[in-house]
Amino acid sequence: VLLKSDVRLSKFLSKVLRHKPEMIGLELDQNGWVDVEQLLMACRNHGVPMDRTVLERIVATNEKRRFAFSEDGQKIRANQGHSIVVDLNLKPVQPPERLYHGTAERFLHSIRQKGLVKGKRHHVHLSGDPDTARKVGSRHGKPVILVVLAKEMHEEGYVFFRSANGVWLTDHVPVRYLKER
Ligand code: HQG
Repeated sequence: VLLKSDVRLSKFLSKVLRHKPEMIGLELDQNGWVDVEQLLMACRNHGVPMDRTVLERIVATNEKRRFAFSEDGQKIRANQGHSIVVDLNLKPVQPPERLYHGTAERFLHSIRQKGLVKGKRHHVHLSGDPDTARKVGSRHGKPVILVVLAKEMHEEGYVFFRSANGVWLTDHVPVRYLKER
């Protein structure tokens, strides 16, 4: 069962583990990890009490698998979506023929000129299927799904990564590899 309070805590964790660890006095290591006990204590000290059981439930039930524990369970990090610099040690992988990017109609004008740019995130985020892309785009307004000619990009030297939770990532998608459906 997904508790409403869990969603709230998950959003809070995204903020801390991707964007603003200093908000609760934390620092991530260079690979984005933070000690679980330190995290729980910092959350408690900043009015967001959470114990290990709740944290484990949030990690396990998160619909996008946004977070991961280290193998020994001592550390936790966000799987993707950071705006602060961390090295997730992602390995380049071969993408499928097509990937999808969900955006909002109001961004199309600029995307037609510059292609897809990563903004303040580490990478441009791409989806493996159009349904997921539509959901991503809806967050910003009236959704538009763009097709990315990923295989062709890859053949021409562009590097793709896949995060632990299945999000496709690349540095930039030039206009010539984008198709409006
Ligand atoms: C747009 C969520 C103007 C881009 C999702 C997007 C994803 C441009 C917005 C993850 C542009 C950036 C990331 C250009 C791109 N001109 N706008 N040249 N190029 N854009 O939120 O991809 O729930 O930083 O289309 O599921 O929407 O957080 O990126 O609309 O995986 O786990 O600029 O966030 O995951 O917005 O979403 P975002 P995104 P979580």
